[in-house]
Amino acid sequence: MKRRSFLKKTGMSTLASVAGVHIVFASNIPEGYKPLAFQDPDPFKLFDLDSSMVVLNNRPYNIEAQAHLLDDKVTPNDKMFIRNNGLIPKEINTDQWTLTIDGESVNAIKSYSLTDLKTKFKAYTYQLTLECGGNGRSEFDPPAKGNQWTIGAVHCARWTGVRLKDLLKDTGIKDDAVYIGYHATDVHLSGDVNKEPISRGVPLYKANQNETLIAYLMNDKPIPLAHGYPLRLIAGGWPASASGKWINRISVRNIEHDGSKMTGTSYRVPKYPVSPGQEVPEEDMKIIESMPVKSLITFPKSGAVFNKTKKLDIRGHAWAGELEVRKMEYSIDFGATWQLCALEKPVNRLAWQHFKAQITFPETGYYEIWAKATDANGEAQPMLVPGWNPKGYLNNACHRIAVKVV
Ligand SMILES: Nc1nc2c(c(=O)[nH]1)N[C@H]1C(S)=C(S)[C@@H](COP(=O)(O)O)O[C@H]1N2
Ligand SMILES: [Mo]
Repeated sequence: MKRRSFLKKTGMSTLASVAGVHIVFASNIPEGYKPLAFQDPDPFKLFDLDSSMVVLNNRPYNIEAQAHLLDDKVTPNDKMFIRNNGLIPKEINTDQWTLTIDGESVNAIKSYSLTDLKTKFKAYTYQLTLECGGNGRSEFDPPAKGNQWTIGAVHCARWTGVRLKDLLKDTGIKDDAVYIGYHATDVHLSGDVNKEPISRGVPLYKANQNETLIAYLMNDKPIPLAHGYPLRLIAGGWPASASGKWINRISVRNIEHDGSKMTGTSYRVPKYPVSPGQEVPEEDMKIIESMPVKSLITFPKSGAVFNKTKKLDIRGHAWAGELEVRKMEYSIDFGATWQLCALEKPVNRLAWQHFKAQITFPETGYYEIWAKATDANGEAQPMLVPGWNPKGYLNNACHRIAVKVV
């Protein structure tokens, strides 16, 4: 009797029975009220995600992959991590969408419709590695605040669009231009429309690289909403925060861009080595540019058990920001000795490179396979978590998986 009156009162019968939860004080719930837990739509359905993706946060949505999910040479949409600083824009009118190029250092402000971009400029396609600056943050000690990414905040999809340098040339920029900053239509978590969740950018030399795109296709289809539909800046090899989603404006600046999360300690690391937990004054922090060398073993999945009579084929990807990866090695004895992997060239600059190796184990038992990449400058991945920093960026420690040989 009591229960029936509750159902009548709130009209929540379906929700309550679907979720199968008991709500204490349910009879106090006002009509039309939805408990918080039911307000967020299921991110797996919303974003069409592989069921093994890991949701770190629902508001804003932050979702990462696992190493074995990243086995494809080109990352498919359902296995791409999603990182949001604010709320995904709700209404997008592609007919009305424009990209405006403005700022102190343009000759005159100019706007382009999506049709302009698609018809008046040559299209380029590149496969580009985007890794969140905070990928690997969960391993820092003392811990750093923010999303506790493990290793899955990296993807390498195919992006198609216009070269930013072609647009800047078409607009006409002044000699004093040094930086570009993006502006987008996502909404600040506070709901305040005057605040931008994030507005970052890159120095002019990076904006003018061939591979820096204003993209409208991802993996040969319109960019999915979560990844920046309808227009996205792509600056491969740099922290993915430089690659603005849902962009409608690029400002050409005569100073280092000072938008949201460009200043203070965001996406910055100390200019000198600091001790774990040390406080670092803001003026001693520098902007992260090219990402460090890193790699992932994507096959087999950690925990694999296999027969000793079989050799084990391992494979994965390696990347090094602006640089190429020159050498890839693996170890099965905790780093005491290293063997070379076969390493492919990138399909284009700033794309990750594939490696493989065939391992013969000396006897049955438990093994760890460690992977180590070395970049074109001779810098290798550290075996343990490198330089602690207040915000937990740039953890490029060697990836390791466990296997059992029986
Ligand atoms: N407009 C906008 N662009 C953005 C962000 C954002 O919150 N808003 N997040 C940035 C960060 S921090 C990362 S790591 C990447 C994530 O890209 P993805 O969600 O397509 O994987 O987008 C970047 N571009
Ligand atoms: Mo990020």
